[in-house]
Amino acid sequence: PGVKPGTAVLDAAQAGPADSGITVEQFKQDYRNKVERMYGDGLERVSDLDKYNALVSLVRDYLAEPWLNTKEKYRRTGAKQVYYFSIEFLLGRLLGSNLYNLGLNEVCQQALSELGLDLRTLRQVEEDPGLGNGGLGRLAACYLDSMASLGLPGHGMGMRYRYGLFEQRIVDGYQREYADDWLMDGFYWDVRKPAEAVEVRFGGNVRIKSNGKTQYIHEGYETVLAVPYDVPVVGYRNGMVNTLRLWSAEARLSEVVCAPQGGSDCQKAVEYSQTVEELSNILYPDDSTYEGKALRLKQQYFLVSAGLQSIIRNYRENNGHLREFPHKIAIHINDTHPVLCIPELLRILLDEEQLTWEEAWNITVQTMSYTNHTILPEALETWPEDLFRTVLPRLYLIVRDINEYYCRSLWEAYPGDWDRISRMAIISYNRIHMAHLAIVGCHSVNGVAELHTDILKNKIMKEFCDFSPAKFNNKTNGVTQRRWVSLCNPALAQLITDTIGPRWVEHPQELAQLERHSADTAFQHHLLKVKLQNKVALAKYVKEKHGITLDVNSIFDSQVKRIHAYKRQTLNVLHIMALYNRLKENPLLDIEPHTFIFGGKAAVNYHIAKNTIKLINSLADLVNNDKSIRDKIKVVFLENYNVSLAELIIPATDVSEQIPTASYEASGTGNMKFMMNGAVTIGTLDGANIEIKQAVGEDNIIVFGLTAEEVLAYYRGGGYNPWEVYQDNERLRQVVDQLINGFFPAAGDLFRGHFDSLLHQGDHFFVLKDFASYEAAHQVLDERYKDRPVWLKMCSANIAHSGRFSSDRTFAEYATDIWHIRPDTLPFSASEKQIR
Ligand code: 475
Repeated sequence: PGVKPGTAVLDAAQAGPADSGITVEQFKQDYRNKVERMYGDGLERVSDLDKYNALVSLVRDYLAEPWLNTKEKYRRTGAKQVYYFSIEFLLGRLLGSNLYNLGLNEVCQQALSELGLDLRTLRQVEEDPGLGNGGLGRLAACYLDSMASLGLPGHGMGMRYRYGLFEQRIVDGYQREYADDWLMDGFYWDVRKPAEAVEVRFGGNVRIKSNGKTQYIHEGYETVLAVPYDVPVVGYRNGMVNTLRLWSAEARLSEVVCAPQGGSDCQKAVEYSQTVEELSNILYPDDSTYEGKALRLKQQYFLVSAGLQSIIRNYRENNGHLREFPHKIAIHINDTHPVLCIPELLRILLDEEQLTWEEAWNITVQTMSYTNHTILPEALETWPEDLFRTVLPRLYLIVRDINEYYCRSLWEAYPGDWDRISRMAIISYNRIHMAHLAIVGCHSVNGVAELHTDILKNKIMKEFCDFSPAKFNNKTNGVTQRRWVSLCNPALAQLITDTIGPRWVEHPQELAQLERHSADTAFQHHLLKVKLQNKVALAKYVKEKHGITLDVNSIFDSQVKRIHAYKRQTLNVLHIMALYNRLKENPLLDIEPHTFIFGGKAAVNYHIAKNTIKLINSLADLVNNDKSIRDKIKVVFLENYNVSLAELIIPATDVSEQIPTASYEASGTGNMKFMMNGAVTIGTLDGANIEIKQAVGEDNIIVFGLTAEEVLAYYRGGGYNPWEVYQDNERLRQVVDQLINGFFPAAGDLFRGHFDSLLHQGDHFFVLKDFASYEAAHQVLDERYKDRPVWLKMCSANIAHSGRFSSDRTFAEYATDIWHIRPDTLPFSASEKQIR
């Protein structure tokens, strides 16, 4: 009764854990059999790693059928497929999320517990695959979850790096980097597909043959074999499994003959295989040297060429002429790293399909779309023309043609305006501008929060926007509530479900119903209990790992993200120093006890950021060992911040520090995860913080500092004078001086760089300028916290209004506005869950 047409698939899936049809008994039996078959030994005698591997293998068996059915269904219905190309996917551990999305979590938990095992322990055996640096890579992973859960035929294309982002260890307060050997014990989620390997060509030269029609013949190139590994991406209880295809570089040694008379050729062959495999060895190799740059460019082409070849091969098996390509395929480019998709698709259409330039160009533009994730100038990629020509000679010619074709249209629009044309060209001053190529070759260009998109349209990409305004649009980021609430904070998820029912997991907008309960004493009481429980769990981890005892009744105030000058960990540090000074002056000072939590990695050669880590740890040493302040404040730097650690810190946090210099943080996504878990944001009006403020209302967020407009106005006027601020604010002067005056006993001149950047180099990130308002904001925060019912109401409001920061919402927008996917063509979800 009441079932709407077409909802059958979903409703059956919503029936609960039983929808997998697997009972606890069955699970136990399957699991025992699996262990015995894999290890030839009984469950009682194998290691935790073996138990974990067997469990993964079993879950993979369970998802094999839906995976196969999904592919079959796509073939049958001919649904338009989206491919999300990204050089990074920061997946996090998969066992928990796959069990959860399959609807097998409870069954598995129960079965294991009856076998005397603990699912949580086995989940922790899993390596956290660090195939990304930060925000951009984690966003890509959230999107995979949302695409599958929304019933969208959307897949990932990425790299299977042999070593992920380095493992960070703190030695004597300093960051030390260790190789992340995540594949050492094997990775059981992916399936190697050697039969679907493709060849990618580098170097050589292009011979132009002209008999009537010009032909481009690529010769003398080197071949690298690209082997795909497919990772299943499970949708939330909808029977759908998409694919993340990760590419690995291999050499075909069987083709190299080992000389019978000696080992030297074999030696060469092995050396050769090493240089080939270097391509997919490490994430984001050092690009400060020429060799490093060439490697990164090769990596990008490797992903693009392998990915496109496999898409086209698959397309050909199921479709007709490539003219229909844009109706069947959408390719999304995650920042400029995969932008070579544009010339590579053109190459295939021109050289292999013999289409005309106009046809090939139209198909390409209609297929491609691009997201920009940062306006930091150092992240806007350009390549030296000669490097590009050497590594990718055929693509170079194509990019030159695109540039010419495009500059001609610029010339028609702006006759005689050479300056503008050279600013907008793809190739200028012997460099190839990847963002320009992306804008020209895509039908859609989007920013990741309203402010960020405005800055792109009115500043960074203004001339491009004037030329083709219809391309530009905003898609505010989102995060998946399934990983970032259900999985990492099961107690909160339960409270929400008990209060408003379970639909929020698929319809996050329904979290708004919590608003009605936000002042309810019983609800508040539970919320407090959940938070405390999570703080106890984090405190336990900190005690075990770092030997530091945390006061779980203190305010947990967290800033976890990459260490970067614009993110202003330094501002946080200066504020803590000032608070410490006040406590030293007046030990009876009435402040709420605070635990300041930091985490994050600094790029290997980013010296000042690495020193910021040392600064935080020096402060922690000082504060945590000072008996006179009676544990009123604690500072901890948690080593090796990654997805798994975030899952522990975020649910335990009361205060979310989102304090970048306004205009720099394109969006931020940590801010969204914290709010979903009921933390209150202290933040600048930057990126998505602005939209968070709109969503929760100004009473439920604490904002401070210069606005983006003010920051940009200062830059236009040549900056500001930090000395004035320094002279006028005694408390600030004291902490700035303490960076270099022996306050940190063993530091010597270590923090002189910080001191100089604040005072002698113009304080580019407005740390001193925003200090007073940051301090005042913290005072407001403490007052609110003292009034617990008021505080808990703020926390609830944050959870209640976090629905619009779900990646489900974001992806529904991408699907309709950018990929033009019609909801009625979706093979899976035909319910109200569908895209609106
Ligand atoms: C923004 N990474 C966040 C997030 O949109 C935003 C750059 C060059 C090479 C490798 N990685 C990068 C980024 O630019 C990045 O992570 N940007 C971040 O993207 C998702 O929320 O504000 O800084």
